[in-house]
Amino acid sequence: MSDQPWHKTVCILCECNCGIEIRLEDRQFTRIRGDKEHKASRGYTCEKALRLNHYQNGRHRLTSPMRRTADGTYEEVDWETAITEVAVRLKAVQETHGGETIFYYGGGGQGNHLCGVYGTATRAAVGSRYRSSALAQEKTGEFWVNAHIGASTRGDFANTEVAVFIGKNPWQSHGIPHARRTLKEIANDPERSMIVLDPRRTETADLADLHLQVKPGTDVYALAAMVKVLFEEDLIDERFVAANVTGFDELRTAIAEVDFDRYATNCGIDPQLLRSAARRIGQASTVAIFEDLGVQMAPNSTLNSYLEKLLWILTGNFAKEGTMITPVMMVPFATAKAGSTRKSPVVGARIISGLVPCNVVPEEILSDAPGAYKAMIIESSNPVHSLADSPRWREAMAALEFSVVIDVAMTETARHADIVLPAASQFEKWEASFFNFEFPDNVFTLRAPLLEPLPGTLPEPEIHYRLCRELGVLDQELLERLRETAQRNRLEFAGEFYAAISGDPLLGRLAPVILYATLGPALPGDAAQAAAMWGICHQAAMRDPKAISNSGIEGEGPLLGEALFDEVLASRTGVVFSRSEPEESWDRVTTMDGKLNVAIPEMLDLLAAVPNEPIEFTSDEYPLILAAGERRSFTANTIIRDPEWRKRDQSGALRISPADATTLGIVAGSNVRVITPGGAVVTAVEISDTVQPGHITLPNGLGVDYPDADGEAALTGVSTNELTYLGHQDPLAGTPWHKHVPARVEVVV
Ligand SMILES: Nc1nc2c(c(=O)[nH]1)N[C@H]1C(S)=C(S)[C@@H](COP(=O)(O)OP(=O)(O)OC[C@H]3O[C@@H](n4cnc5c(=O)[nH]c(N)nc54)[C@H](O)[C@@H]3O)O[C@H]1N2
Ligand SMILES: Nc1nc2c(c(=O)[nH]1)N[C@H]1C(S)=C(S)[C@@H](COP(=O)(O)OP(=O)(O)OC[C@H]3O[C@@H](n4cnc5c(=O)[nH]c(N)nc54)[C@H](O)[C@@H]3O)O[C@H]1N2
Ligand code: SF4
Ligand SMILES: [Mo]
Repeated sequence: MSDQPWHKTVCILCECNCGIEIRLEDRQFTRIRGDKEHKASRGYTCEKALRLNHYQNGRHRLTSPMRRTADGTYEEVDWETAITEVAVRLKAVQETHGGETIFYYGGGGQGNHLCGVYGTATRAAVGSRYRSSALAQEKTGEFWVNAHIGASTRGDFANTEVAVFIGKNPWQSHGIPHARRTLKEIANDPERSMIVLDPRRTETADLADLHLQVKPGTDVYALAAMVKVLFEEDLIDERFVAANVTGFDELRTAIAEVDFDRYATNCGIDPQLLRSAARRIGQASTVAIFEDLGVQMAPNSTLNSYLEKLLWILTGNFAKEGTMITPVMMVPFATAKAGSTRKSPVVGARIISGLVPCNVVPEEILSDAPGAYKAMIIESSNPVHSLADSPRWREAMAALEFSVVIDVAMTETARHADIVLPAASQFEKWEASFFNFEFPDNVFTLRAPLLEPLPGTLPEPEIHYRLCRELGVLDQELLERLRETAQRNRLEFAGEFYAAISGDPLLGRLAPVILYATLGPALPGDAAQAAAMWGICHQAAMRDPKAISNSGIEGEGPLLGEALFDEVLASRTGVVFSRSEPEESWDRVTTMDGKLNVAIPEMLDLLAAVPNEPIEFTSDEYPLILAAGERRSFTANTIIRDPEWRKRDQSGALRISPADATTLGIVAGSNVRVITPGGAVVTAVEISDTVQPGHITLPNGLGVDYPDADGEAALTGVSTNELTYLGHQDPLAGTPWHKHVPARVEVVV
């Protein structure tokens, strides 16, 4: 046993993608440990990574393409039949309704973003124009604000004096390097402080110096009141603002209207505590802030993002060590354009970062209006389960003329698709994640397969290549020529490849599969599936030559891209691909004048419209607020379906305060029914004094079925989106308010 080799890869369960090492016996992961040699995580993991065998070898794995039959059951079909049928039916939709009615959803989860890159080829092949992903139900409001402010930032928590977490529980959800270690370091250092804005006394809040236990959904009052204190108490960094900020006078006028006392009352936080938090931020030498789902999936979400940014901009906490930094990305996927006027085709919802708001997608399928989506390609995501209003999603899936799902499992979404294509797992192919947010040194990890694909499955590059070939968009003569050149010389290949695709937008979008089929076979180590990275490395080298050179990668022009690709291809422990000092964040500010813009008209209008009293979403019928989708120790979206994976809290109990439990007659071990305007579910319950009276919480990612030993699908826990509903969303970005669902609870007798 002990002489078994350790295989290097990364954990795929959250955006940190910690480096891990795995020991194999046959196809089983017998041991997993943190990889000390990984350039970013350096051996750190949380408890979840150690049980990844449940992902790799669970009974959920599909081993054959599946086709829906007339009675709604599925039959196994061979790959050739499946690929032909997908191509024929997508083509039929394209010819009848136009390719723009073919909607693409997904493109990757927490650890696999190459599949989405190859997916662009299939989208191009069928003329698809509209797409979305999970980002459009969490981050697009923030992306929109970033675009208007002019900076997309991450906090330097390792070096900051004051760490602020707004609707973010990094102890469980991570999202910052070595999260638990970093949190403990801050907590143990008397010179440093942690401020947490969260209605629940989370694990992170327990470590905080100041826990602002906000009344759910009223953050806008807390945040605006803190900004007000910065003005009132001369805590603005005047020099920074004068030199680097535009729109300050307009903002000052707007903030003058904020009534601190009233706002403090509205958010339920002790005014003195709220004031001390603002002072601590205003007086610190450095501040880093992380806002996440607690505000991004709650009322005033986009406005909250704007107010959060004001806290660090007004105090000059940008582009310095310990503050907010703009990392150099391998793929800058999160950028939105300030001037974009793109709208979704039916309801005219704002498209941000190229993504249609998730909440409007079912409506745009179920509409009779011209432009309604008629087909869907869904890849590595589970929208019927993960987006608001699962019942409406099931209706929408049923209304589509055709849908195909590419996944490792027969998911809640796959069960409504016409064809399901089984993907090789993330440990059976070359993969990578673009969640690279480190600085000053940023790290990118390309993973090599540890195992052959499970028989019957295919990696996505091969799936998309076959689809494109079947759709007739690949010029085989061109491919043959490029393939030959690639075998001879990569630089020559580069010249020929770019000459072929330049001036031909379709070929440009097919590039990933063209690279797979031409450069791919010439790559050492059977790395054909990594071929798209070659193009990505060249683009990165053209975009950020300085930061890439500073990381020690040598070469000029195309040679820099080549050298970067070689490094990426060779390393299993991550490559430091860019180095950029904090001050150089200024180089990446996107406003015309290079300053941070704080006067965004839409935000100032929304701020002026904030009502004097918070809007109550509760009523006699629904007296509680449900946070639908809390990150816990053993949740990871729906990446792992086997409930045995969870060491604790296997069925994901509803958390309720002791006071509410008493009122409702709930005792430990009760089952309760949770009822919302969207639906009802029955769940186990945990009485917890971490939850405020009036507030209840359910974990995310549960309520997925998993075959029992006899192969019968069995459900564990509840799926929160049986309870959420469309229309309950941010007016600007369309992001759902999952953390703020009116609800009532009844004991099940
Ligand atoms: N263990 C685990 N980690 C994960 C994931 C996972 O599934 N499991 N998923 C990953 C993904 S995809 C994401 S996007 C991140 C999300 O990471 P987080 O945003 O940190 O996760 P959540 O627990 O959903 O929400 C954060 C906090 O918001 C609080 N909250 C609820 N309502 C309100 C409110 O009205 N105001 C404020 N201020 N706070 C509120 C909750 O109490 C909770 O502590 O986690 C990632 N990491
Ligand atoms: N009510 C409520 N809903 C939420 C949230 C919430 O807090 N509350 N959180 C939301 C958030 S922030 C997010 S990010 C979303 C996440 O929701 P989704 O974006 O739908 O992502 P996952 O649940 O991670 O689903 C990933 C899918 O990829 C599949 N998969 C795994 N490996 C591979 C592979 O190699 N190839 C392919 N093709 N497929 C693979 C898995 O089987 C799974 O079906 O959920 C959201 N939904
Ligand atoms: S779940 Fe996230 S923090 Fe935990 S080991 Fe995996 S990547 Fe690292
Ligand atoms: Mo997410």
